[in-house]
Amino acid sequence: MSFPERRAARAAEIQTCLNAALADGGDLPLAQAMRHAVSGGKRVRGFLVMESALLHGVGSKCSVWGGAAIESMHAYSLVHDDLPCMDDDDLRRGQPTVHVRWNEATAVLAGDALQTLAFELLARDAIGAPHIRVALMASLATAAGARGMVMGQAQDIAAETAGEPLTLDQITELQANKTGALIEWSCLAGAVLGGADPAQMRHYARCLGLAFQIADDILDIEGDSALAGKRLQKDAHAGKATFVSVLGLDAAKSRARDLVTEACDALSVYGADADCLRDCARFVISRDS
Ligand code: GRG
Repeated sequence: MSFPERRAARAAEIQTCLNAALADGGDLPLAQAMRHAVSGGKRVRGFLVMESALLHGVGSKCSVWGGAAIESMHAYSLVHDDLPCMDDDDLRRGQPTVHVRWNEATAVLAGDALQTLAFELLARDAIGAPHIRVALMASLATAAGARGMVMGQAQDIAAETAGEPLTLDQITELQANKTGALIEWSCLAGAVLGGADPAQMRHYARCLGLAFQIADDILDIEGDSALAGKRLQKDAHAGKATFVSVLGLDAAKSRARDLVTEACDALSVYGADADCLRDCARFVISRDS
């Protein structure tokens, strides 16, 4: 199976799982908004969970719950990130954002409920033994919370009001929290599911997370809004310090390529079994959305 076919297959498995989890609630605005928020997207994080699980001998019947959990957590972060008090976006995945389609209160509540749904999914028996489920829940809480993604968002907001533009080291730290923490959790989750040492995946995960964000900054400058499904060039208009504004476009591209090479090399212990994760790293810097 080619990488695009494999990613589509994983995305379909994850969507089936999320559809089942969100089948209750009927036509209530909250339920509709949650289903809207988990639709579409590249499913990179869910793909990483399922493929890193397979690399550690764990099949999709089990890992799909982890893939659905991280996509639910990610969807919450996007719904809240799009709110007027955050990034104030009206377009996401080619669709109106949740607060535009419904209203702000519904968007806040849908985000809250998607966040708790992530933990509910990780509690399912199908995931594995209780100690594995607890390890996944605890590590996701850390990755998503005030020492991870939410911290990154807070650092980003603080930077907007600070007089000085951020340095490269500060941008790297902020993005490791804001974007990197969930990507790292996704890569390590497969090892946890397989009862292996998650440290083996950490270097790949960190290089991938950073490459992902550099690619996002490049896309913000060079991308096509119709293909990306979201408004672009927002950071440049806001005068925000990004990898591109600090490094320049060419150096940013070169750094992203180097990080992908480093990520691929970091999987050498797994040999050709990890080729699918190497393809994913290459995809992350070549995507148009
Ligand atoms: C708690 C009110 C409140 C807000 C928190 C958690 C949060 C807001 C923001 C998190 C940070 C965030 C949304 C980072 C964005 C990272 C990013 C590049 C998202 C886009 O990911 P893709 O490209 O999207 O994988 P798709 O649509 O493909 O899933």
